[in-house]
Amino acid sequence: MPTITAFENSPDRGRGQARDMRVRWALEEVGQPYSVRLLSFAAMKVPAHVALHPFGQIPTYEDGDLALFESGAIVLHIAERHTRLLPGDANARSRAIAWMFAAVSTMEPPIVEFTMAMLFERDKGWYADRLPMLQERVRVRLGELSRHLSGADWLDGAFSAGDLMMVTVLRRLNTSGLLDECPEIAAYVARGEARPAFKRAFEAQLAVFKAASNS
Ligand code: GTB
Repeated sequence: MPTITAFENSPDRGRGQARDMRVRWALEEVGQPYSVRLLSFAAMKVPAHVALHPFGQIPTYEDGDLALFESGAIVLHIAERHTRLLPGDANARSRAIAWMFAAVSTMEPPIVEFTMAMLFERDKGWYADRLPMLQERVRVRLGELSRHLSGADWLDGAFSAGDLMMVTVLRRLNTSGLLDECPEIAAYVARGEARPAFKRAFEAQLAVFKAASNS
């Protein structure tokens, strides 16, 4: 059974925003049981964990003699070893993988920059000047994604690891107000969140947060 790592006490307070969520979701989609090793911020920086994750972060994935870091690489590994997250057709499979990369390299950077500014820069003198630019960069990408979807349920045919990655990236905007401006993207995220595997993964990470809060 693979073991993944996750926050012992997630700063997202159980909202499923940390990147173990996408790994949990992928494992639930393919029906692969897994165990979780919970880590404090300090425990992520000790040599034993840095040997698994060079940047001292979560998530990691260990299965037998394989150890992986980077949520995208972990989800791809899971998707490649099971049948449900990548299409059988070679071209469609490559396109699904392209969407995984689009999620982490085209969508995620402006979304993270915008949400980090909202969290950590509110008291800075430059915040009011910078925010509209950061919002606009995200809006442009949401508009482009919405145009691509144009009525489809998923990015390229059936639900794939590309959608799984994209939905987890977009969820970071849940409380920003930007998804409300883009009903098609909001509906796409809601479709992802409505999947039974997503719900199981969400409940599992929420249980960790609740246990930490009660201890
Ligand atoms: N590119 C890597 C991946 O995709 O796996 C990024 C991994 C990463 O950023 N991990 C974060 C981490 O370990 C947790 S997810 N941080 C601890 C550290 O660097 O010391 C990022 C995250 C954290 C908190 C929230 N939140 O509170 O909403 C959201 C996302």
